[in-house]
Amino acid sequence: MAKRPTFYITTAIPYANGAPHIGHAYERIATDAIQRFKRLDGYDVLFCTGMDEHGQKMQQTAAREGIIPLELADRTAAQFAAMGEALDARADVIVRTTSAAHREASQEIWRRMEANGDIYLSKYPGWYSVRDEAFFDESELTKDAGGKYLAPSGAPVEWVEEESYYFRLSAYQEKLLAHYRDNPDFVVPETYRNEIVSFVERGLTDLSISRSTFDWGVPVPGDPKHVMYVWVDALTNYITGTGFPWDKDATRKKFWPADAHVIGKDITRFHAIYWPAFLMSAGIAVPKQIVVHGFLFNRGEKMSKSVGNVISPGDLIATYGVDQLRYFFLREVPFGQDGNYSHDSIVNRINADLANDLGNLAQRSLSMIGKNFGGRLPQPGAYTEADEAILAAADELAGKTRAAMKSFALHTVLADIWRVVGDANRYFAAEEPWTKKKTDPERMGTILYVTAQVLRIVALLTQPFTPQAAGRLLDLLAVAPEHRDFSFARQADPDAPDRALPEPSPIFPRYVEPAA
Ligand code: ME8
Repeated sequence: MAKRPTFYITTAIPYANGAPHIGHAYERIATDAIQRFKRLDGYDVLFCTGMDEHGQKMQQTAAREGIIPLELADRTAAQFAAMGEALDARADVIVRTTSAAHREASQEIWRRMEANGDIYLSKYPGWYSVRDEAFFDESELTKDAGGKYLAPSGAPVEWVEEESYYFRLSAYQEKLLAHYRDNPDFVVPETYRNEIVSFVERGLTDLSISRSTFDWGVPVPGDPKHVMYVWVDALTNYITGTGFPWDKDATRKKFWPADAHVIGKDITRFHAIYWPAFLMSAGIAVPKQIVVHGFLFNRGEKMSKSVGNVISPGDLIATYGVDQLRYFFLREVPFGQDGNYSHDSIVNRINADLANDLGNLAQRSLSMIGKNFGGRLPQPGAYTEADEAILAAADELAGKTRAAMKSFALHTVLADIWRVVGDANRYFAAEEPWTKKKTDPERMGTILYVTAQVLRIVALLTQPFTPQAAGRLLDLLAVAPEHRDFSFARQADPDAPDRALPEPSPIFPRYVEPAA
């Protein structure tokens, strides 16, 4: 067998100072759908996530709660692990930045940047926002009503004056611009790329990369009075996930450079400027793509841990179901743009797309096979033009979805699949198989066979998005487990033509409002 191409994908690593919110769930769902898609499409996939457990914000939150930072980190890590399970979005690797392996990776990248002459000690005062864990130039700040300076995110900033190690970011301006030029898809969607390019074109100043007024971080090699700036340590998680420094264990080295870092729009600067500059300095390959998603708003309102208006993903799963939630976010929000959610919009998607369009078609056609063909898939007779048209539409889906997936247009993938589901419903209604029971049973069999084939292809291709329901539909169609990857998402059915199908049961129930 030919060697499978590798695909390494990561999420951002959430700050461990608060419980998971819907933005985290969204990022995990989207990344999971992409990694499942690639796996089913024949790639050797590594899916990595982690926890960002260092920094001043962690230390402050833990102090407020009267616990040590590691206790807070342990608690939050458990909550995020549970979220991953509940969302059916388990990662292969979870990098906690307080782990020994990660400390080693962070110190090694630091040493390499230092050996390259890019780190120096200096004293330079600046404005720091603990909430963003970032320094800002005075020109970027605004003032609140009381005349206090605020970061662009609205977070308060404080004047920090301490000795710090600096990274020679200014030396990377040209190299970064050349990289963006040579790799036009390095940051997608393009709007975020353009923002990054113009930011870098305006010039880069050196970056403070250590702190000495608190100690919750990775010690700087050779100068443990300092801990690394939390973003140096956090970004390094992406190579820790592959076993960097690779000298002891090179089994996952093949996954670097990463194919896709999936992140939210508020942290593009760290990923598209600092991270490639650190890697260039350390002599490590740069990731292939930074894939930026938008923000989710609960009816237009921004949620954040620091603001405290957070909705729990667990509640949404309990109310709507995990596949339903996954489908809603990926179908409703054009990937890369901001999106809104509300009870009504979620219910509408569940009932219209899942219960009506796909669920009903499956239930009706499979029940007819059960009742009229003794539960065996009927053998098709000669095809009509209508049969051929709907089969051709299903046959083309794998290619279409692959093309849309190239630009991570998850919503387009789902729209393409559901267009065929809509066509199949129209086909089924127009062909009226139920009227042919007595007059033309062979024709009835053909219509049901064709419908089952369309459902099979749809079920195969929806596995990345609604894994449980798609799996159940494939079970109902008696598709063998070894025939469920995308190479089988075409007209030729690899399973026995007259196979017995199990008793059908609904895959997507309607959402019914609970009685008041
Ligand atoms: O930024 N909608 O952690 P974080 C969609 N530790 N996505 C959202 C969101 C929302 N309302 N709110 C946040 C951090 N996100 C750093 C990352 S990576 C080396 C370090 C996204 O917990 C956010 O954009 O604040 C980010 O991608 C992820 O959730 C974690 O955010």
